[in-house]
Amino acid sequence: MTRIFSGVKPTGHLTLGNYLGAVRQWVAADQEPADALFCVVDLHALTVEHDPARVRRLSRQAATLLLAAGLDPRRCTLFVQSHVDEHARLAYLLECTATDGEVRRMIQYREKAAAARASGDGVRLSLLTYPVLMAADILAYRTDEVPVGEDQRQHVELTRDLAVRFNQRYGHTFAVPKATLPVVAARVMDLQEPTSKMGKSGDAGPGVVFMLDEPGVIRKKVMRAVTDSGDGGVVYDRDARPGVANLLDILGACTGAEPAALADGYSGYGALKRDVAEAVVELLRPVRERHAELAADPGTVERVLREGAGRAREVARPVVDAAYRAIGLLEP
Ligand code: AQP
Repeated sequence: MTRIFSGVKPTGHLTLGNYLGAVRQWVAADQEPADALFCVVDLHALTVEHDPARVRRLSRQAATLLLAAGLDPRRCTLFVQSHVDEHARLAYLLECTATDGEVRRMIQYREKAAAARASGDGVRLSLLTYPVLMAADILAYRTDEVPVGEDQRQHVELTRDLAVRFNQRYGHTFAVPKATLPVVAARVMDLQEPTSKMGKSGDAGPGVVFMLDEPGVIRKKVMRAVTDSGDGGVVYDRDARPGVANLLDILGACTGAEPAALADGYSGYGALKRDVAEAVVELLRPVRERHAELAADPGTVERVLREGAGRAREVARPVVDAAYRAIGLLEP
């Protein structure tokens, strides 16, 4: 059976980008006969300046939202990364497998390190090693597929390299995973800066739609989205018209239609924005409503996470123990 693993960082409120790029794929995978594990990767939230109380709050909220979005704990395993020690245990072995050069090449490291330096914060060592911990998250479960958005493709490539290298040097231990990306909206862009990814960790700008935004807020953000100058009408061109292409991608992801074909149906930006706003409102409405129900019953979410961590440990423990033996460490 295909083993699937993916995770989300509690660094901010989950966005429309997280939903279309990742969470929706997870819910779809959960309907298939696969063995799927999904994780709130809280250790990764400590790689940048953070407030402990906020990380705790956002971790609970992320888990609640994943259930609200449709993950069924009877079919998949949902847990919090720090509840399963095997991730950190394996990360060290993979730090002994990775090279300094290959982790310094990671685009996210370069961008986030530059942002930390610019704001006067030090760059945490964990920001550099975070992709190695992410590799451990994935490899500890002998994962076959990792459903992620485009921005995580490079980290999954690194994970593959580490798995292959470890297997070649120390004997076959890990499955070599592959990233699976959604066909449309693998990279949802910021509505105000359509050449930047819609991200959850920066300032909560008007270009970011959050999964829990009220309908009125979503409408306002979409109607104020930056479109492109030029009088060529509504055309799908990611390079020349990134703002319009982003709106068409979002509409395509919401409706199942092909973004470039959707462009033919519009002569002006106003009608396109109205349709995008309504499509996003309707897409997120049931998730927001279900979230409100689940948030009123925190005991249920805690139970799901406790049971999930127990099951995750059972899967990861023998894999990580095998890696410890393979690399040359004595059995206790
Ligand atoms: N804009 C996006 N479009 C498509 N997919 C996206 N993902 C994130 N943003 C988009 C996918 O969502 C999953 C979970 O993301 P994450 O928590 O690992 O990271 P993040 O949302 O990118 O958050 P950061 O790094 O804390 O902050 P920002 O967003 O500010 O850079 C992943 O599968 C990701 O691909």
